Amino acid sequence: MRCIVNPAQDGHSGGLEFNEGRLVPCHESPERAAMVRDAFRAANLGPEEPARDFGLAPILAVHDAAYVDFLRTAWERWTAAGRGGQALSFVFAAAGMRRDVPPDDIDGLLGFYGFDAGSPIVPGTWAAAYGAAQSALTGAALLGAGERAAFALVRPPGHHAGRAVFGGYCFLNNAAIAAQALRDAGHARVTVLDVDYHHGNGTQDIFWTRGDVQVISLHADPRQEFPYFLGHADEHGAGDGLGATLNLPLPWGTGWTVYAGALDTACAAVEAFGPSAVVVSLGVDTWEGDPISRFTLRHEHFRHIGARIQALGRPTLFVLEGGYAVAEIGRNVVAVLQGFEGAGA
Ligand code: SP5
Ligand code: ZN
Repeated sequence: MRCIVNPAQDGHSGGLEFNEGRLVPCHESPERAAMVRDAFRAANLGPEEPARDFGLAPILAVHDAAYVDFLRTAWERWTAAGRGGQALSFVFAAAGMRRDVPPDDIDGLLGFYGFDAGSPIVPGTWAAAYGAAQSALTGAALLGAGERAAFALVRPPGHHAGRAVFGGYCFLNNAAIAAQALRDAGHARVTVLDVDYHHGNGTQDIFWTRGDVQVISLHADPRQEFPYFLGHADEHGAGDGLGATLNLPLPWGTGWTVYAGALDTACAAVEAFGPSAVVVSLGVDTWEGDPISRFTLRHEHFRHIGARIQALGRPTLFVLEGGYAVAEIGRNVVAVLQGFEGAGA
């Protein structure tokens, strides 16, 4: 399968996130993508392909226009206020406060559109997020051209980014943008299957009332884990989307046996929905050694995940999400892709 790459993504770098009481270098770094690219090359999985540029329209098909405008101009507005370093919020619009009047001030805007203090905006953030979305769109176009599968090697990741909200290292929801593009290319039903350790709150937000895009997420229980405020088992969607959202929260310490059962449940739901394309939000932060996560999947289990997804028998776009054990991310991601391709031992 082809691996879609975009060098603009490396420009989102050097930021600090608020973690356990102090600012530390972001876990989500350019080195992650380099490790995945190297492992993809070493495994001879297929050619690399540069991202094409589909413009802003497919981004605006899932994100709010004022939000996109904020992201595009946030760094300029930050520097216009005399700041350097990185833009990170110190205030958030929590329960009981107004959500209907966006502030004019950049500090207020960061808290209006952001939901955590872990997703700094730096000079290259917009170009990187835009580039990642274009990579995902290129992957969707490859499926349209008849490819059975494609891999969008993107960062920053996307599944925590909602219609008008950033956080969890995510700014534009690459998987959701690709899923919408597949819908617009004629796929009547599309599933987003999210196997990242964290709940894909942004993807759920974007498609919550949609019956044509199914959103399934296997993740650490939000009672215990980030993003904390969405991803419970009783969230099923609303309106036309009622029944098209499926959350499978799992406790800290979850290993392969329990995970495989949940993946079977997820795959049965995919079959019942009957999509003509699947977008996989592919995080490997479920790995036992991940520095910010608490599942216990082993390397060999990633191959099983890929094989199970392959058995769905649908055109499949893999979009990279999380995975923060930098030395291991490449081999774990590639194991999923190899399991899908049925390659190797
Ligand atoms: C795409 C993705 O995987 N985003 C994840 C964002 C998680 N950000 C919160 C990280 C919190 C780290 N705290 C770790 C405490 C465990 N010692
Ligand atoms: Zn994650």
